[in-house]
Amino acid sequence: MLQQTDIYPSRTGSKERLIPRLDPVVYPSVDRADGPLSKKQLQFYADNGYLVIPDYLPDQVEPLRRAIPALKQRLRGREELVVEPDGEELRTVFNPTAFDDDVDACFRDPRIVDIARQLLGSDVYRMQSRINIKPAFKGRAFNWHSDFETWHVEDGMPRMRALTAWIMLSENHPCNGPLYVIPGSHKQYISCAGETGLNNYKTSLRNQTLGVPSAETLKDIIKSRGIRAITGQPGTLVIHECNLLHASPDNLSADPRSIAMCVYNSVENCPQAPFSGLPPRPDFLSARDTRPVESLAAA
Ligand code: 6CS
Ligand code: FE
Repeated sequence: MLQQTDIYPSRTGSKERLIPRLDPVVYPSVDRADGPLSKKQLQFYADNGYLVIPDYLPDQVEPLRRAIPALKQRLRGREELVVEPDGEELRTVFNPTAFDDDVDACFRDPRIVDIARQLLGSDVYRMQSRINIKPAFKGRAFNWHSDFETWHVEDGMPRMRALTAWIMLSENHPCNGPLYVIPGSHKQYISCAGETGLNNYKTSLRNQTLGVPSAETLKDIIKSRGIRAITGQPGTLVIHECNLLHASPDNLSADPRSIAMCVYNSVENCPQAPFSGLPPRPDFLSARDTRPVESLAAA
């Protein structure tokens, strides 16, 4: 097969280095003015790589919360259920849009899909969905990473033209393991050291070690840009850009923190062969069905 040129190499066995971002953050689109986001929100997202919209989808919280026990039951024994690194508590349910009608409907809601289209400047498909459950006391951290780095190396996503939209299903407060972001970090790509092993996903979803920038690099970036914890009430929608550096600490509080997320990728950015040279990850992590998502009228 013809070797693709890799403008965002990572985990190629070389030393870690910074590479400038070559892709837009907000893609030009013909009808951007018709999208749900204001000029001010678009500018905030372009500058910071994320956007928080409080009280945006309060009606979706109950159906999504209700879906969790049924999904647990239905997917028992399957790879879609990922447990905490040091226990048997459920950490993530992958691909809930394929197994639950309410979750599916939520991520077809035009209030979300139209934002994804507006930012990515094209039709979009749903590449990955998941529910992250961070149980009280036992929910463990996620290391610093750029999602794009993993999707590029392990799934073959060519360019930075994807985003994650996620909804808070419980209060996200400073002490229950909220998402940490480094505002503006999406403007640079960190080409990471190391090399991807076969089936890396089997361990990385519980504890990511590859694609995690070094402490020295993080120190410099955090020194200049700072860290922001994303907090809010159930029903808050958060959008984060695929190359934004993010992490989250352990949940040592008595309150669980759960969120439902969906990754939207541009239909003009469909995955090719993974840049690692290894076979692609399973469909439940990177959907093969790249047909544009059809949005549903809000109930
Ligand atoms: O594997 C994924 O697709 C996502 N999950 C983790 C833990 N890291 C990379 C990316 O965000
Ligand atoms: Fe992530």
